[in-house]
Amino acid sequence: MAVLFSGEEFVRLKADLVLYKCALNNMATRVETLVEEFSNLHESNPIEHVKKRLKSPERIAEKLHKRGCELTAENARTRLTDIAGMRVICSYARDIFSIAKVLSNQPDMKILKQRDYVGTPKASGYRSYHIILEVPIYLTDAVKRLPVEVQIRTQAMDFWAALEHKVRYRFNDEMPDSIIRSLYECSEGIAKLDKEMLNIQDIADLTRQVAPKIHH
Ligand code: 0O2
Repeated sequence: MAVLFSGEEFVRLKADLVLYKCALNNMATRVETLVEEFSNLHESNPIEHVKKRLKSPERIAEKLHKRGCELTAENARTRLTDIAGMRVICSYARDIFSIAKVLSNQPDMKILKQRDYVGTPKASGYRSYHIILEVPIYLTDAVKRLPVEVQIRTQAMDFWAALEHKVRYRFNDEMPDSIIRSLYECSEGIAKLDKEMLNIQDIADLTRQVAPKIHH
């Protein structure tokens, strides 16, 4: 059965969601700025694409309910840090860390939490770098600081996460052992692939530095 906020709490939550949306847009602008810089002022852009999403009231209610919290806007604000979420998909695994560093070094951002599931993947095989950053938003009479969860991973890791999420949902969180094992093996394969692709890229870069480009 669906869990829902009461009328009054729903109105409060909707007002808060406006602020989360502003924080998310603020973060998106920062990432777009990096993309512009990398694409136009540097040799290459490591960011393939960006996705952003605001958690719906239904999903917020579900998550609070799952954690045994009362469905209030205040609990959503104080207990959840992923109401505003962004995914930054990059070309190579090493780019993940440089992007996380560049974002978290911005002087008006505060790091609330970091999880390195690239260095230490989850038991499922999930790989991604999570960083929760507090972003300031400037209102008419106040500055609000809101958390935005940024998940940074390669295209291959993203492909894996999307499939695993879909399969998990299909099996209602009770996946057969054989599928759990296959997904884990795929995740290992993906890590190997990411590494090999990076090696090829490094060799290509090195070759470009020492030899002029061949024109046919
Ligand atoms: P949704 O709908 O994806 O947003 P938190 O839930 O963030 O408060 P925790 O335990 O620190 O608490 O979260 P964690 O482990 O950093 O994971 C947060 C998000 O990462 C999840 O959000 C997923 O999006 C993703 N994630 C984590 N583990 C896995 C995994 O094994 N497989 C896949 N496909 N994704 C994963 P939610 O809350 O599940 O919801």
